[in-house]
Amino acid sequence: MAPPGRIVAGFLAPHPPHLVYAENPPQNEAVAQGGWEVLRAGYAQVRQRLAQVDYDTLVVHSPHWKTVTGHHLLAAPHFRSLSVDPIFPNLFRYHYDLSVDVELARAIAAEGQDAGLVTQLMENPDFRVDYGTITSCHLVNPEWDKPIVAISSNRANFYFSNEVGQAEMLALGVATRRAIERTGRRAVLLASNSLSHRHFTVEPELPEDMSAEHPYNNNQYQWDMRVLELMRAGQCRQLLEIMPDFIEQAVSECKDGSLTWLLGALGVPDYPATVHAYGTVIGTGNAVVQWDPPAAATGAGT
Ligand code: 2X7
Ligand code: FE2
Repeated sequence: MAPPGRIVAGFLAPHPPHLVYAENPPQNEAVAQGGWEVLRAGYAQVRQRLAQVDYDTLVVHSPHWKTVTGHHLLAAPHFRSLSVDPIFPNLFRYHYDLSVDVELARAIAAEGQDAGLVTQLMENPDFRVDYGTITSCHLVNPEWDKPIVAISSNRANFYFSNEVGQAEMLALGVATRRAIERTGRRAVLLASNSLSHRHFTVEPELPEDMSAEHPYNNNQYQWDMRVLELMRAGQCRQLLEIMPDFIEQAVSECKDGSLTWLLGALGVPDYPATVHAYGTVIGTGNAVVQWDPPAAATGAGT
């Protein structure tokens, strides 16, 4: 019998398209002189770590696939097109060609439904994949040699409240973990959101001019540091307690639910995370963070 599946690692893996732009991969049309080196070094460390890990699938939850009714999942075997960031078309015009772990996507949708969530499969191969999914997956695995499962960001935080949204995302995380276990996958999870999210409204003439890059303000920065401290200390239950305030006071992209989904899937970690990097992008706070769940731990806290 195949061994039961498990989450082999979970990452906070933010998606500013600037980070792909700065790497100059062949898939992106725009050309950069570099920039945002600290965050990119953090991602390089992640790639090195993952080169030592045996895994089947990347499962990503992205703030930029926004769905009003339920949680949607890519569920056609292949998606290929051009993704253009609507805010930064000068930086991100990315030709993607990706495959999907359809069996796992279906299993997550089914587990979600069993838990009382509304889920929906996106089976149209011409659907345009969002830039958050593409950026996070590219930075972790630029070879695209693993299938992905991409999950949309349901609007419960926006239409109801942060507390309702948080309950919804934790339940989606548990459903994701159950599906991974049931299908025997060794999965790596990516929560694609930034932390503090106030951003400058004017771009420097040269977007990668690092003399213009800094936190939007000290309040935003201090919030991010507090959140990272809790992650490092293994205090994710406490992090969930302050999450609604963090979302409101730092205008955090955590409002889109990706990090909460990840914490739910990991059983709300009480073990320390590794912070690979922190840096700002157009003033927003971004951290690359890794959780290595002990083999038996993912069911613990939920
Ligand atoms: O989507 C984003 C983001 N979350 C942060 C910074 C810059 C651009 O795009
Ligand atoms: Fe974003």
